Amino acid sequence: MAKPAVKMSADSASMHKDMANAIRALAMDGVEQAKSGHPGMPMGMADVATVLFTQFLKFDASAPDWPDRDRFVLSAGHGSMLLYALLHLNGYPGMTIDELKHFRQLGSKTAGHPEFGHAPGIETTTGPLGQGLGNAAGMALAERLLNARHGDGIVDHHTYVIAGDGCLMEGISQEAISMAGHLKLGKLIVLFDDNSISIDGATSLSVSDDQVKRFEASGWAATRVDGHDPGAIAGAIAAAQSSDRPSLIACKTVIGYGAPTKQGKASTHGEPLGADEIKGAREKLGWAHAAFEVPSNVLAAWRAAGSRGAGQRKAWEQRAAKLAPSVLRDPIDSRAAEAIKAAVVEIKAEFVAAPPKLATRQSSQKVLEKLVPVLPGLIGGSADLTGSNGTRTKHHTAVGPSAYAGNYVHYGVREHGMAAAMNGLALHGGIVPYGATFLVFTDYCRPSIRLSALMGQRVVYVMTHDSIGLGEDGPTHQPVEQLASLRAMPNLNVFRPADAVEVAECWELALLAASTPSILTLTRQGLPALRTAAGSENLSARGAYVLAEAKGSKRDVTILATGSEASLAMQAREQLEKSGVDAAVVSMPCWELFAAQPDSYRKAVLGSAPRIGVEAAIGMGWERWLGDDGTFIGMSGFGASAPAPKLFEHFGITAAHIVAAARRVVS
Ligand SMILES: Cc1ncc(C[n+]2csc(CCOP(=O)(O)OP(=O)(O)O)c2C)c(N)n1
Repeated sequence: MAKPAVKMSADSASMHKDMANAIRALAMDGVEQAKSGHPGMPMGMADVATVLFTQFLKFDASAPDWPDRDRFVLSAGHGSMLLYALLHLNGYPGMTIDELKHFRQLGSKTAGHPEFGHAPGIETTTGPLGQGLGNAAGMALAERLLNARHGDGIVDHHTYVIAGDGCLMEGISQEAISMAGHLKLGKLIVLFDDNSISIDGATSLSVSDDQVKRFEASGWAATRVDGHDPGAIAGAIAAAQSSDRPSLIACKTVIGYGAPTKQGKASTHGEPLGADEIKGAREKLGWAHAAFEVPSNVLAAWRAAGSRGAGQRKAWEQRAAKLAPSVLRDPIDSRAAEAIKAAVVEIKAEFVAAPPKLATRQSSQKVLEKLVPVLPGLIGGSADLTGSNGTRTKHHTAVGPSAYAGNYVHYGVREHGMAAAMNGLALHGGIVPYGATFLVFTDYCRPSIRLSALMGQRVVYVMTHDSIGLGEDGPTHQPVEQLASLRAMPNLNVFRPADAVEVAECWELALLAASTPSILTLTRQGLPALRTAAGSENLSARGAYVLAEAKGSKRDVTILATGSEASLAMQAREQLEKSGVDAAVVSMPCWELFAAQPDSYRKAVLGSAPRIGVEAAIGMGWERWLGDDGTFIGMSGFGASAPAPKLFEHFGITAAHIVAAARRVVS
């Protein structure tokens, strides 16, 4: 449906043109100087971005972390010069013209794609197409959740996204759109750079979706505008702001707008325009200024836009004065950290008093029963496996369309969308998200897990059914290579607890890791209690520890194990003992934390006796702990469909096999 255009005076139309051209020129110049980058998208979307930032976006460039600011997400992250130009022009701290001149250089704030943490105003890391849209759905959900808790005076802002054809072609976009439409996230507004060009050429080569109809089918308000008509853009954004549904504005633009011979062509997408084309563009656009030069009147107009929210921000600060600063930023402050530790000590004592034979997914649920009441910022969820994952407790109520007081999100069968949304929830501030599926389906959300790690976000992935122990559902559902592949990812803690006490300890570690995401890999099958005493010390914090020392004066063999295989190692130790072989068992719930320990600690734990590693997964990576002479007992291929005990027998992951291997290495 058409929206009424907003009329502009001749003066303001001319200033709009200059302000948009400032973005275009900086984008051309930055890419030219770097000899690489993407000028086309910033030049095409300059009008839309100018209207958004000068008339609609609620922000104060001098206070980029104001919790009630509108969020702006550049999902089409290759157009990073658009964001950097906007941050510079609006006067965000540190985004100097020099930074723009050092676009894509080592140590600059202006990386090839926007990177969270490099500069204030970069709300999320984008570049992998579609992720920003998924993050934005999470941010918009965070806004509603916090609004339900604190009211309109404290939390009331929009989330704007610029997404390109590429973002909308990615599968993740469907999950994000569908989720946002279902949840009626009316404050989410997507500005689609509808330029019909991607890298290979015209988008007609590969796609013929009617995006407006597609969004409408998922419950969005959707419209089309001329993306170079500021009045039409303003009219559409104004209408979107008052919609109770999320909004798509398909902005028809010309990629590389202003480039005399290249505009409208794929050649402007991802390479410098070249000196002649830039000269021609300056003439065509009427921009008679040198490279990186913004005339003072244009810069002043931009700076005025960047500071126009200051009054609103100050008024908000007065209203929010009574609120603890952590509530809308990092909910795990020192008080919450103490509460988590106390809850974990309490549940460990309960586990020790009545040792449970529980699957670790069930122990996890028991731990959550204690944690949820002490952590109001904790928002749980599952991708349609709630009962299997054990993620919902009696303290949870569901979040739903226009019902945001709840604390549990039914993400639906949308693992990728869930993970991207959790990044958005965490980035927004005020929320610590956890979400669940089967471990094997980390592959369905791995790109977002990678971004949690790259951005250093506290996101907890609860990944159950963590091995062939899943049983009858068979090899499609049995992870074998996932542990190794996740352990290869930097800044990700992969936990595989061995019993209920370790589960509690690992939850504590995951929640207290402020800038590292965690994966809790948990069993489907029941496991015996191994830790029969537990005090306030968190033994899992060192990543690995001696669960049972050799009974004799020295170790004959050291058995290293994680998760469900730690109990097999303990059984083997007993059997070996009877035949005079002294074995120690080392539990290794988190390799990453163990690797970070001092060498002396690692050496003491690993010992100098021959080593056997046991894990119901492929062995890649175990050589790190076992050395050249170690023995690995685990998987070497895919699993099979059968009851779990039969599978452990079939694949030779049993106490008897450990015993046999130990006898071989000590003889
Ligand atoms: C997941 C992912 N796949 C591929 C790429 C590489 N890539 C970057 S931009 C792009 C084309 C995007 O087209 P569009 O969104 O239309 O951008 P425009 O050409 O309008 O700038 C591709 C394939 C990427 N960044 N992320």
